[in-house]
Amino acid sequence: MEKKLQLQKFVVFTAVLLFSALSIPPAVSAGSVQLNYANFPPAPTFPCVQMERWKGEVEKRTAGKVSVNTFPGGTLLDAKNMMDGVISGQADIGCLCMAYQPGRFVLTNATSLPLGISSAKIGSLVLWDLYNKYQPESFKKVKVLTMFTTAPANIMSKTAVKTLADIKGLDLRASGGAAQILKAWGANQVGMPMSETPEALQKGVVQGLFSSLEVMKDLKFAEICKYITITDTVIYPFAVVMNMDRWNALPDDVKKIMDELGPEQAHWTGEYMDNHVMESVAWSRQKQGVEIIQLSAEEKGKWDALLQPITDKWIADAKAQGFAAESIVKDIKALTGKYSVR
Ligand code: 3IO
Repeated sequence: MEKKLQLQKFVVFTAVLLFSALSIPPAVSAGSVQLNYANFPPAPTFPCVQMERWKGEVEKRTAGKVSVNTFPGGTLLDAKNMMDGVISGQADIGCLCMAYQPGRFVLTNATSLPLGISSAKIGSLVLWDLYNKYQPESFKKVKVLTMFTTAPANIMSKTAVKTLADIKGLDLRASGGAAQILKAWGANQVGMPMSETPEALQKGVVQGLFSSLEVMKDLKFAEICKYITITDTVIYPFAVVMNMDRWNALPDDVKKIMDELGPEQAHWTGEYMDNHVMESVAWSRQKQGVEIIQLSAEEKGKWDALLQPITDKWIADAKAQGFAAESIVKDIKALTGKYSVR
């Protein structure tokens, strides 16, 4: 009796074990590749929206062979560690804003000179072409999956900025090329990544920021910044980079799919950004009572005049570092012209 019960128990135990072993999916399903994709700002912002779009396209086009795990909000890598974190393999893929390390991405940051890029779509196409033409040294340790830019930067502030006197000494946040422009206008420029800006605005460390206007809605800045001053000056360039060993280990068909997605993603993100800026501005006016300030022609003339030395200075500095600075600027202008005619 005792023995029979033991035998029964054994059989049940074995059956349960076998059954559970069979129902667990094998660790590696048909050629599955798992990739971790790090991003620095919160999920509703455009770098994360484009990340989810890329994930969706890759998973669809590889028919599930590749799955992408996304990490928004700096949960895997934060803004300033993005490039080195991907190089060292802490994340397989990372999205970075070049303005946060201006000295590191000299060539591609030339797109944030005041050269008249008027939309994110144009900026993204110009940046992608520029990168491919010059293949800068700064990206040699990674595989570049795509690049894109923001829409042109404008001033979002707690107080109205209508003249150079209003901006003088005002604590405004910006990074990289945009920071140089704020300085030229006399603002007290404060540098920090976008991911740190909500807290800085809340605490009163800054009185506003200089960036593309979709953040008024996505990061709810319209609740704090009741004024927008239209300057439409510079864009911020971004890159999505992948760890080189992880890239080299990918099957050829997957590499091909990702390579084809590079320019397509630049284009998609640019268009998404431009449309989303319009939505954000409409929402800010209608739901948040934000005032949009257009500089008078006379005032705008004064603002523009202050920006003239910036490109010359960049050329001199970049040349001293061995870059073909004049032809880079010439190419950006020519590409901007090419993509600006529709
Ligand atoms: C940006 C960065 C993260 C999330 C949304 C954003 N919109 C514009 C930017 C550009 C930027 O990096 C910055 O610091 O202004």
